Amino acid sequence: MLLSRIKGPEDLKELSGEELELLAEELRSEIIRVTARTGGHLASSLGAVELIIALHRVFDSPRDRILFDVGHQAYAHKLLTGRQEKFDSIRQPGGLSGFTKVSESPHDAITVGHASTSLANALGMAVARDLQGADYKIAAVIGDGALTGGMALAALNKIGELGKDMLIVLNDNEMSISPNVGALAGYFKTLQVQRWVQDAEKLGKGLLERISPRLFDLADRAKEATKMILHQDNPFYAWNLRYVGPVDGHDLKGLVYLLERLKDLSGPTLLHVVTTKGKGYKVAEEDPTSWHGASPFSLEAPLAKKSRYTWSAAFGDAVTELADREEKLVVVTPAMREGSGLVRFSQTHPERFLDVGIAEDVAVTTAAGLALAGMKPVVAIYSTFLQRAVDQVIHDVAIEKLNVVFAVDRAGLVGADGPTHHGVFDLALLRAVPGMQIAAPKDALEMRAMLRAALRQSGPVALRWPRGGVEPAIDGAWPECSWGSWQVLKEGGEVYVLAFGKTLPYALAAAADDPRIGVINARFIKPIDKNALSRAAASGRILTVEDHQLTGGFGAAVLEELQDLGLKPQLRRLGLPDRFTEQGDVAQLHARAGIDAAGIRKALAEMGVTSAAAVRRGG
Ligand SMILES: Cc1ncc(C[n+]2csc(CCOP(=O)(O)OP(=O)(O)O)c2C)c(N)n1
Repeated sequence: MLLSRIKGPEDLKELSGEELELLAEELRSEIIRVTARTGGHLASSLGAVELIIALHRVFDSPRDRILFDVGHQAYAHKLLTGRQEKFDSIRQPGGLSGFTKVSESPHDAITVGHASTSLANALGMAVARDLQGADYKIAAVIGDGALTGGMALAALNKIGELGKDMLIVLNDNEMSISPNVGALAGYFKTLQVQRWVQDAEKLGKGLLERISPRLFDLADRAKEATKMILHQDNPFYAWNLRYVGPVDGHDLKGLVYLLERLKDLSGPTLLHVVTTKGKGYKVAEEDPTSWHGASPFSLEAPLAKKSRYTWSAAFGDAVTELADREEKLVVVTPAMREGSGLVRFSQTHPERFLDVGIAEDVAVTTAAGLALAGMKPVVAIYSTFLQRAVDQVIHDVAIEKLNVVFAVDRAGLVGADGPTHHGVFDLALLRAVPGMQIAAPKDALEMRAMLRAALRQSGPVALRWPRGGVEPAIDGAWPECSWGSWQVLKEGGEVYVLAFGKTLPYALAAAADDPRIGVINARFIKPIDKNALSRAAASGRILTVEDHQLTGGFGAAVLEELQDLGLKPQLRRLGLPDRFTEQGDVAQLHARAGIDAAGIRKALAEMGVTSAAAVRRGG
């Protein structure tokens, strides 16, 4: 194998053109083999193979800095930079990250997972390099999806003004996770048409007309695009960037040739490469959306994927049914139609479905605008990505108490994506916002009840649920929700465990058959149910359990409330400690943090509730 001889990017320098092509094939096989076992960002990584080889052939990493936006497409980069032996461990506990990570390798220029950060990072590095009188090169690879993010666009604005030397490679595959959105995406298509036509013109006009009347038809539109470029009306010129492209991002020879010429140019240059997401793996090319973030799959039968009913699907079903009856309901997503369970909604209510691109800030403030104009917006957003829009929640939604519902998915630890993606800050961030109401359903039925009730509330409401599977709710059921109230699921004589969402089953398991231990579904995190809390406090002991940081989380809220109420039960708080949690199996991570059933039993024992002998027996 050629690949096994590549110990670092320097080994690429001597390879012939044919060997580089062979290497691309070997990289693809390795990426497919390992992703089948571990799951991961398969389609994006397959699409970037030639680009990554070419960059490492021409640039001199780690001296030159190669930045990957999101970092999810960089599997070939990992394989070419000394991580082949560990590649099987990608996304596994203790293994390689699924994204680039500074602490993992000197070749990883930035730590990422969230989109649209590469250009501002590149800008900072370029300013530092020039201040320090250094002369290394900087190349940032950003997808057309990531370029929909305001951070990326705002960074371009400053990059153009400062005119620092750097290369930006726009990796355009017309896809975000679903088809990319936005006016710029439409413009990129026009540029691509121009490229096809130029290629086709080489074949001769008559031939073009014969083989593809559609392409010929597009030629007129392309002429307009060509004119724009000649007249420097290309938006990148307006940003003061040199624009080159579009070029074929799978033409390895062509890429190497171009990069060699572009790397020494002064000022910022944007190279627009066109790639195919999933390139080289038929199923992924045909359905890049499903293969964007693949679950482990069988190499023999890749389409035989197991599917299970998820919290996201439960939300999608509930919100679609609600929208059938509630004409003002509008759903806003920042580029997460599939992940948030909204495919059905987007098909049944296309006019009330808004994908704003990877722009969480825009999603939240658009919802504010919708609410101000009399609609009922639901922002479907992952906990981790809501972090991007906290100011919009405060400034645009909460100050005027707008009726916006935040459907917060992937709350809690998420598993293999690791610290950039764990949804463990939303309670702390949202709890501080005046007027914000926060709830967490225990199952799909309660989610339906809460969602319907939330739409009737005035002021902002956040409903949070975890990643993963859930039992489907009974078809068509819409139970009432007693808004703001906790539920005593089990009475207890000596202690009450207050849990919600994902940790509730752990609490019930820990308390099973023990009359001393009570369990409360503390489903409203803000405001807290004071009556239920007072009743629980009367037992003398309270244990809170949350799949969230302890700092500022639910336990902290209970502590504050008890103090305000002048109640002093013995209190223990279980949750995530004040450090970042690494990637891993969620159940194992919960066990390690002591928030599973065994951890709850142990804490109860320490509080003097369960006998130490029972703990030793694992009872
Ligand atoms: C801030 C943020 N929002 C959402 C996501 C989820 N996400 C991961 S990759 C991706 C699509 C990226 O598209 P693009 O940049 O074009 O790269 P491609 O996967 O197409 O190669 C999205 C929406 C994210 N990582 N970060």
